[in-house]
Amino acid sequence: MNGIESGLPIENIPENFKAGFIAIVGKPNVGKSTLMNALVGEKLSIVSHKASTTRNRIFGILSGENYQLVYSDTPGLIKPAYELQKTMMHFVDTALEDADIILAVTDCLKPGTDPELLEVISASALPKVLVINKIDKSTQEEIEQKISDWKAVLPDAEILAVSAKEKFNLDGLMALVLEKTPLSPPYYPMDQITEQSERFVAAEMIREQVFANTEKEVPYSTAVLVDSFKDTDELLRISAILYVERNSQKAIILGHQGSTIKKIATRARMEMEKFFDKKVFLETFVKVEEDWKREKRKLKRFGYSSS
Ligand SMILES: Nc1nc2c(ncn2[C@@H]2O[C@H](COP(=O)(O)OP(=O)(O)O)[C@@H](O)[C@H]2O)c(=O)[nH]1
Ligand SMILES: [Mg+2]
Repeated sequence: MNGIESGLPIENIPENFKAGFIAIVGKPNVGKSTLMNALVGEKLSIVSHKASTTRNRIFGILSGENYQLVYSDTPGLIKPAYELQKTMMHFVDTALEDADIILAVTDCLKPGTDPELLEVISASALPKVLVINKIDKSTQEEIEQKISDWKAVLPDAEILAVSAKEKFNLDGLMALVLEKTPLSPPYYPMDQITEQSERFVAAEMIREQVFANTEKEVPYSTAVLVDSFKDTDELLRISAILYVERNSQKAIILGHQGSTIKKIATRARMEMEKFFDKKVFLETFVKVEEDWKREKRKLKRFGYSSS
């Protein structure tokens, strides 16, 4: 790719311009999505206290005068139990294949190192930064212990303790990433912040509210498809279908007299209005699509195909 394709006239790209892909990987719930949003300064990836919320590879692009950092947020590392989870792990692999730098994220809530994470990153020769997140929740001793545990198993990695939520030490992290980013012209137009379509972003905002407002297997059985996205002068008209796997789940998402879906839609609409900076009219429908997360063909329809 050259500067013209990236939207910058080639003569305007400084010689010292740096650009690179940074894969954010780690176990579920360590704060990968929160970290990417904080690094990019935009809420691009949805966050939940429940594990395994992120299902795709989500791009977050941060451009400055002489750099462009393209972060990939990825699903948490798990042993896949069904087809959707296999695709999720495939997204992790492709993010790692494209990467210039690995940001391996862990937290300090439990002692020791994460064997799953270690296995994935030690196979790679790329520069690595091991990020110990959620230090707002731990003592100095716990943090020091964590650092020395990881030093012992990953002697080549830079190790940094941060809090994505409290935005603590993110400048330090950014400086470290930038130091390791190769010289390259930008890959994307300088004003682009993600690769996801507006439809995808809107669907994810609904899915985030499903995670926030329903329990147990329901959020894991829900896929959201935005089937219409119309930008008029005054407002965005968005229509979305929430697919669940069972009739019983449909009843849960709807809630008593439609109260749950109403809450989901209202909060999602508010998030959309913030993100798109425009008034949003949101229409939602709930449908049953049996066993969608176990069938390749259905996964493809819902945007979970990795090939
Ligand atoms: N206390 C604390 N909580 C955090 C921090 N970063 C993320 N979290 C919380 O951890 C949970 C999982 O975050 P998320 O970004 O979805 O994790 P992911 O599954 O790794 O993408 C959410 O409830 C976040 O609010 C942090 O630095 N400190
Ligand atoms: Mg996530």
